[in-house]
Amino acid sequence: MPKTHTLANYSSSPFFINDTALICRLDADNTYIQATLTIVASSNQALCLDGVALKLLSIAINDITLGVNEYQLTDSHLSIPHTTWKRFGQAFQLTTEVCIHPRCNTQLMGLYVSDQLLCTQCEPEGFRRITYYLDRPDIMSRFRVTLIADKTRYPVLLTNGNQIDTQDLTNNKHMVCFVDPHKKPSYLFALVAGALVHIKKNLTTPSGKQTAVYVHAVANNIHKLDFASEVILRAMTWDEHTYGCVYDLDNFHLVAVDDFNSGAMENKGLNIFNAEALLAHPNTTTDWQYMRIEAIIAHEYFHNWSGNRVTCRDWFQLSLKEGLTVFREAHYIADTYSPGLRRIDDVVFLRTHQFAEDASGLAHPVRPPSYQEIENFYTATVYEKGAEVLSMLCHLVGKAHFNQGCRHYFANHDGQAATIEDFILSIATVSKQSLDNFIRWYQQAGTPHVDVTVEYHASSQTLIMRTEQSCRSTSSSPNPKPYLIPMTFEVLDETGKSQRRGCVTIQNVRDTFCFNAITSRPVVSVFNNFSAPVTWRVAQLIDNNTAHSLIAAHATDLFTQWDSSRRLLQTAIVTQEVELVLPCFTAWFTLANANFDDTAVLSYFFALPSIDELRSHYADQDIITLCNKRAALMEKIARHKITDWEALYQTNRARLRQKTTTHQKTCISARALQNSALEYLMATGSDSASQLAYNQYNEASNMTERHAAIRLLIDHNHPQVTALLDDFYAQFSDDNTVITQWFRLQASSRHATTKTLETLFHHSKFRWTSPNLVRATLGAYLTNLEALHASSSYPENYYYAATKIGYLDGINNKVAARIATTLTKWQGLDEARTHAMQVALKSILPQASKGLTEVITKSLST
Ligand code: HT7
Ligand code: ZN
Repeated sequence: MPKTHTLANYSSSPFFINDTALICRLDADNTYIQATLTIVASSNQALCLDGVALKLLSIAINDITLGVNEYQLTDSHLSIPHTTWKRFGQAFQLTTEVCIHPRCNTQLMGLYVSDQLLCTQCEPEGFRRITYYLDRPDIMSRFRVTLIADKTRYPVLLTNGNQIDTQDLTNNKHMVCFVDPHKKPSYLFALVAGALVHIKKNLTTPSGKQTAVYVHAVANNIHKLDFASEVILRAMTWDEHTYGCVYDLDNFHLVAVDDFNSGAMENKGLNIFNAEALLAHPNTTTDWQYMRIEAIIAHEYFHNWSGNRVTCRDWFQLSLKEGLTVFREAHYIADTYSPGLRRIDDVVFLRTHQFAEDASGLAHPVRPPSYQEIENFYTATVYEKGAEVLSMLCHLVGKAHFNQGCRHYFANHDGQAATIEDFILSIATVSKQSLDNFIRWYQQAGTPHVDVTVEYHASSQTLIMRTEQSCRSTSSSPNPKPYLIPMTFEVLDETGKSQRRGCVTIQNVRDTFCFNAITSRPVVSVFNNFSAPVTWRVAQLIDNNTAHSLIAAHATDLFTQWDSSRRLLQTAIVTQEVELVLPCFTAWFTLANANFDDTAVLSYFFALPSIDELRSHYADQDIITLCNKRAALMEKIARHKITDWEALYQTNRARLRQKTTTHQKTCISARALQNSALEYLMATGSDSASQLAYNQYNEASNMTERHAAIRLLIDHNHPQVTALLDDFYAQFSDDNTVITQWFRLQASSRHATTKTLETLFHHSKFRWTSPNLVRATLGAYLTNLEALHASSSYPENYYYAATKIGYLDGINNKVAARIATTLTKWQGLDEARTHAMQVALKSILPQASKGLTEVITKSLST
């Protein structure tokens, strides 16, 4: 039975490591790590260090070698009994030397090889694959690290902190030595070695501190570093202005590597990025990817305070750093780009991924009470719901108090490993509000639902809103208690005029709110700007569709306009009543043609609800029928508004032709609208639309236009598809990130089959050891609902995908477990598909790793 870790059993460590000195003799095949740990004991227990896949070469305390009977080794621990260490007193130096094999490390945890580079990933439990250690976040130590390597193969050597020494050695070797002045947990340790090029910029922070900021990549990506270098300076300046967070080292390094289990990692002073999350150039990067890159760079930097200077006491508190950093990242993107765009993006993501997780057997609270494999808890719940919970806190205490509360938290817990209670207490102290029940948001799983009924008394001009909250019981929260829920609202009259706006706090299962001086019959919108991560239904005094149309046209809040139009679009898809939504489109065309200052957001209005979104609302409908209905409504809208779509396409194309620079807000908006129009025009199936897409592909000078055109041509089965894909491949064959896109385009086509995947897996550029390629193929196919759930082949599709997950598990079980979660989302699917998915997952269970087993068994348990 795998060990279950529980929050309730947390106890502080009986040992501390005040100083950590590492000497790393680097080599792709055999790396030798000598670690000298200054240990202080506070009890008389055995010293039990974590260590995985290490070959112990020597062990000594205070330079006295231990005999083989004086310690015990297992495949996950090195234990030194009290009887051994007691003769050295309560403080001693333990020195170990181990050998590790980076080239064989396909888990990409610890030290591994990516292309020709050596690099690390230590969060959450990778450091134990580098040396024996107390590998837990509440052990914070001062690190001094010496790196030694061959000068030709590894000319650049980087680790955390400030460089204090560098020397050439014999045998073409060189060494550098770094000291990190800030105590840190082992998960923030990093090193990178290899032939890197960089661009460097000097930053004088608003407080006058000088820092040299380097962005590194391998030589053929030198032209893709400018954007990251611009963004990091913007983010550093913003964080100091907005949260008073000042950078605290002489240097800051950002490095791009090809093979990486996730997007990026906030290692102290040495952030490591998946190349997809750092490198950018208009010819290879879409506008959407640019925004994602900016968000990730900012996110990792913001961890310097929310995560590094103040870290987590244990991994149950993961959302303390991740939820807070996603919140800060969203705040930054809203300030830098557009608040509306980011808000809609966040809500779409939350509803698609987090609500689905909350509805599945993998549901867990933002602070999980237990885990077997912590890597399975880097989830949408911990990250995105965690950020939404903080947004609510911000609503409840007000922006100014929230910001002061964050500053109070950073100042009071600097250098500490903190808990979620510490954060809430900081906000409560500053705002002088009691937030007692707020902690339930961290303790209970499931998405709460709020029913709102509206009552109006014309004689007294009184509006009464009654709310009733409910939440399904889950295995971790069988009897959920009521939540504290901030509910923003707007009261319109029946002409769309705003009569009242405000925010009330729901506290009980049932609450009643009365409003006076409401002069005419109200239409109410609630959860404006998505003030809480809940679902809701309002029983209006007028017909629902009329209410949604009114709100979509007149709500003050942009998010609410968008959200009401979503509800109309969902209904229109299911009923096929195009007339329901045509007035919305007319209004949006008018905005698109006016000089509206945030036109990119209009493309979000034009986009039809995704299949994921539809299936969460219409669980009783067959998924493929929903796909067909969605396509049919798109065609209807396209035909009804054909001249508007043509005009929108041509106007924006003409606008773009006049521009010389590409990455400007106005160009981004024009491309977004041009591509929305092209999608609708293609839905008519006309030859002229295909020709437009074909020309757009051939004439494109940037990836946003090229990618949109080829994606549509593939989905519409254009006769030249093979030639187009060959052309795309030939143009970018030496660019790994674009070739990953080439794989993804094919696996996410609505025509993709298991045969398509098989061909991709046999392509000469495909590697199972590359998480990006695996996500672009197997991962993309598993989220390609129309292809995956195809009526004629779904049992084979699920079985095929499950078998591949099983195969991947033997290479990289972290990525396998993550990808497997997509095959556990059967909520909203019919019985036959649900059964077939479960059978497929069960088939790989006997051979599954610990992490994959946890995902499969938990998902099957409901
Ligand atoms: N804090 C980082 C988490 C992370 C990670 C977790 C599991 C496996 C691999 C990983 N790489 C990075 C990234 C972040 O959220 O900022
Ligand atoms: Zn993070």
